[in-house]
Parts: sequence; C-alpha cells; structure tokens
Amino acid sequence: MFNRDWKRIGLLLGFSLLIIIAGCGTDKNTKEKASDNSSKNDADKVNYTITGIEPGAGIMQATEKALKEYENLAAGWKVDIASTGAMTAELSKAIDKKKPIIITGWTPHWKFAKYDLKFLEDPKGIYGDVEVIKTIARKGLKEDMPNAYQILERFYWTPEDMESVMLASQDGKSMEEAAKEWIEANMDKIAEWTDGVNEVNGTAIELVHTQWDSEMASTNVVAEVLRQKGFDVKMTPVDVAIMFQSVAAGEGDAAVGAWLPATHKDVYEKYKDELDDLGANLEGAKIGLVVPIYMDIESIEDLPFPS
Ligand code: PBE
Repeated sequence: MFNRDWKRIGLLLGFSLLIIIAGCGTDKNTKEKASDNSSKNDADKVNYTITGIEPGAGIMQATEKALKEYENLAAGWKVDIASTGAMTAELSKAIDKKKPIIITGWTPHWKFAKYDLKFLEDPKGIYGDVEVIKTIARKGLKEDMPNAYQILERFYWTPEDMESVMLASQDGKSMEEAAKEWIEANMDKIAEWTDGVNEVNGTAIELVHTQWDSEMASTNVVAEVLRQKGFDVKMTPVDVAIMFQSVAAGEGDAAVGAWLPATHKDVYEKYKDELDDLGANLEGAKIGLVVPIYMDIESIEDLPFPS
C-alpha cells in the first residue's frame, strides 16, 4: 500500500515535471521566435536605416566601417547622414511613440540623462572601447605661452562635470553662461588647474573646437578659465579633420576635443607627429550604435539581414 502510493506520487511528480520542462521548452521557443520577429519588425520599421549625424564625425566613419564589416549590415543597411539636432529630434519623436530607432550615439551627452538608452554590443570592436578625450596643442605653445600651456595641461574633469554643463545649456542657458556657473561652483577644481599660474595681460590665444555639446562645454570652460587669467581667447568652430590639421599646422593654438584611441584614430595618426599631445582631460567617453532600452536587441550582430 505504502509502496504503491509512493509510486503513484512519484509517477505523478515525474509527469508534472515533464510537463513543466516541456512547457519551458515551448515558452523559450516562442519567446525566441517573438524576439526574432520583433527585431525583424523593428528593422522593417526603421527601413534598415541607422539615424546618423554630421558626415565629418568620427562616429560616422566608424559606422561606414561597421556597414562594411558586419555581414548583416553589409547586406543592405544604410546610415542617414544628418545633423546631431535632427538625430536627437528623431530620437525624441521615436521615444514619445515607443517606436524603434537606431542612432549613432555617444556619451557624455545629455541624451543618456534624458532617455533610457543602451549601447548595442559591438563584438567586432569597430567603435572601440571606453575612451578618453584628449587635449592637443601646437608645437611651440609650451615655450610661447607657458601659462596657458600649464592650464591646458592640467585641465581634467569627469563625465559628470561635463554633463552638468551640457544639461544647464540644454535647459536654455548659453554654453558660455553654463560654463561660467560651473566654474563658480567648482573653484576647488579651477584652483588645481591654475595654481601658481601667472596672470597675463591680454595675450591672444585661439582654441579650435568641434560643435558637439561635449566640446562646446569643455572649450567654453577652458576659455573662461584662461580669460580669468588675462588671456584674450578666440574660439573657432571647425570640423574634426580641421581641428587636428589646424593645431598641427600651428594655426590654432590648442583643442580639448580629441576622442581617442578610437573615434578620431585616423586623423590623429595622420597628424600626431606634428602636434603636442597633452593627454586625457576626461576619461569614460564612448561611441557606438544606441537604441532605446525598450527595443528587444542587444548586439549589432543580431540586427536582422534585410530580406
Ligand atoms: N562625437 C562627439 C564626435 C566627437 C564628439 C562622438 C559625435 C565624433 O567625432 O564622432
């Protein structure tokens, strides 16, 4: 009697376990299918198109490379050349409607504070790893303007510092105003950069910079610190390639927006012997393909082949 009952319970248990396992199996298969379908649907909806930014950006060059080197992308994906403003407008529209979108994205940038976004994994390493933003100067600046050089060489801040300036400007302040306010609130940091640096009387210095928010923030902060030491600072907006070329040619005095070792690799390699590399002014930058977290995709490799 005892034995028979246990056998029955055992049988029942075994049977239910089987059902559970089978259930899990089915569940998993349907889930996988659903996910395949949803990434296919998403890809159809975005027309197999990545929303890009300005053609001169390092991230656009990397994306062209990704479009060649990932088989699935090479099979017919495209990147839209646009502007950062158009890209963030598209992003905001998509997120409002919970629609799919794939952008060329980077951090530090306010979009990560404003929206829930994720980088797609990049198993081929096309977009590089976490990188730094470097300060570069023309050869001879150290001798010609030792005071400015010292400040430029010491300029170092965190992604959070940069983000707070970018967010203040995003909230409607001019970048110059946002930079001034950040400086007032961070006099201890400024003191580290300027300690022992002599004031000058109107020496002219030219900073060349790209016009992304990150570089508008850093360049405005450094420009203001230099102004407070008596420099007459000119800020010249240029393209990535011109930023390096101008500093290498000794036309621009310095720049604080060199994203390395990945984003600006090619142009840096071209000019590195003709310029002075002052090292990182920020650590923890990154570029890649970015999507809203509600999209069911984790890796560039899993973007579907166009059919
Ligand atoms: N960015 C922002 C630039 C550098 C700063 C990542 C869009 C780029 O060259 O790609």
